[in-house]
Amino acid sequence: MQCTGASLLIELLKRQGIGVVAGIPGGANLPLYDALGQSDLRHVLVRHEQAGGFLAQGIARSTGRAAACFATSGPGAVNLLTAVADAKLDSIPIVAVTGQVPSGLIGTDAFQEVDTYGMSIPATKHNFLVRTAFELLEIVPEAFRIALSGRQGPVLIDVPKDVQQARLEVDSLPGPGAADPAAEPDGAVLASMARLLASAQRPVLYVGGGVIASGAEEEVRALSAACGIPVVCTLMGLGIMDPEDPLSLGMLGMHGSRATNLAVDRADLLMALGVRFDDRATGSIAGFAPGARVIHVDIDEAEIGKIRRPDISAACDVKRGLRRLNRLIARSVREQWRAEIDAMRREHPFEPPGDDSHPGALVKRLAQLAPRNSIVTVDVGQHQMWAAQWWPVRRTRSFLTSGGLGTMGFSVPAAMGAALANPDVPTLVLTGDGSLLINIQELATIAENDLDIKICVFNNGHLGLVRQQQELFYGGRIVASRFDARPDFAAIARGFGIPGHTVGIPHDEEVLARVLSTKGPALLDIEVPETENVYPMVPPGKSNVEAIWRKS
Ligand SMILES: Cc1ncc(C[n+]2csc(CCOP(=O)(O)OP(=O)(O)O)c2C)c(N)n1
Repeated sequence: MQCTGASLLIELLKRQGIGVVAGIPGGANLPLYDALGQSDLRHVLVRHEQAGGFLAQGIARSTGRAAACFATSGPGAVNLLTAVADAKLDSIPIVAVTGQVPSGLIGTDAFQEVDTYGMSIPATKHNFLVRTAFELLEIVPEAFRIALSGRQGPVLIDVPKDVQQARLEVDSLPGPGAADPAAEPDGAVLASMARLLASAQRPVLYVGGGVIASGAEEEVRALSAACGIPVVCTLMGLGIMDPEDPLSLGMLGMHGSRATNLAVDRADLLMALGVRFDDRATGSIAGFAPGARVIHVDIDEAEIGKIRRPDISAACDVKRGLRRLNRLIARSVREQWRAEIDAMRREHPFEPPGDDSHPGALVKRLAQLAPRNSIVTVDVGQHQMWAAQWWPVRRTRSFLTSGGLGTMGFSVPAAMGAALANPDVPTLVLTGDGSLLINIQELATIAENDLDIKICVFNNGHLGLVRQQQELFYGGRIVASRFDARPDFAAIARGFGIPGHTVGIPHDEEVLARVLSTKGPALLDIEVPETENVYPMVPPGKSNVEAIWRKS
């Protein structure tokens, strides 16, 4: 077949099952866009490259499949990098394709030249600078294989313009790149895990994003039920357990409930599955599960012992490991431990304090009003933590959040990806008035594509989580975290062609219900109290049980 590098690349993406690509064209990737225009691949024109990266993430996070995005050289590539770095920290499989200046100009400070390859090394799992069009036959499937294998992550392919334009004759196309077979656990190690589990009096399962990546939710629930083990999850692990399950203790860590963090504190065995002992989850590591022996199962060997040395570990696929472990375990009810946990929960109930205007109560109300199968994306800040605390995440891949990098601006473009990949599922955005402004230009993309996304702005007139830290840890000196100009978000939404509504305190139930049950995009600018704080909160450097529980 006669083709150009550009048309070959498009064909190879299609063979990978890519149905939608997001991006922005420019001089260095115009051949690619020309080829795309002659194909049936759907393109979504975002209004900022970062949003293209987050859109791809929204597809990948909500479906578990790899997704792709495009950017031109120089500013386009640099704009994209935040979303790529975000995917790296949360192990999300995306493939970013950037245009580069022609090969002969590389290194000359050519117009719109940056060293995308060099800049993306620390932000990607792997990256490529393509030298000939023929190399694409190998590089594209390889990029997807790497993105999907083992611990997943982003891969970047930088393609000089002359490589896109090169004409070539291709005899046959390679098969799509796929994940390598997952690593198998060692039988003897599993047997000793089962023995340790059987002898534990107060075991706790500590589960995170790796469980979701490996699809091991059922195995975790089965282990918990068979052995009467309570489960705590990280922000990335929300949805692994049904929140109604009596053994589900919810999110641990910096903003976890007192009972949840106390259970970990009291544990004599911590079974860590698909987690990396992130500091937001552990607090001061010296004070984390101080009396517990540790079992650690994770696909990434580099995570084993990185923060906490385990007593027994397996660097393997969590699903495979648990499937086999579940056949070896002794069933148990652990009545005494259950009773202790129940007592802790009774003593420290976890409900939003105060009246219905509390943002936690608002989250609960929105969850009741939104369709049960909604996908929720959240931004970064107080509203993110209130959502993590109070939104009932009933299934994995339905609560999308920037966990590791904590990138404000994530929620709206991630919702676009989720909505495109799940057209029959309503998508809800919970964002802050600060975070919304970071990618507000994407309202144009939502309107253009008529995406069924409801944006709920928790408007407190502040960079709330920053204000909270200044109040609690910087002597109450509020610096650069209060907005003196308060935009009219409802009017702005209407300016973009999206229905917009302002909802004051007390929140008008009728408006919320009507907007959430009407198909199509809409924005709700919802007033929340200006100086409400997220509690509990573990002060920097303290252990989880030293959390501040409420305003003193
Ligand atoms: C891109 C980016 N810049 C800065 C920060 C630091 N930061 C974390 S939370 C936060 C405030 C977020 O404010 P808003 O979106 O209004 O949410 P709120 O905390 O008020 O709910 C800031 C500035 C960040 N996480 N991401």
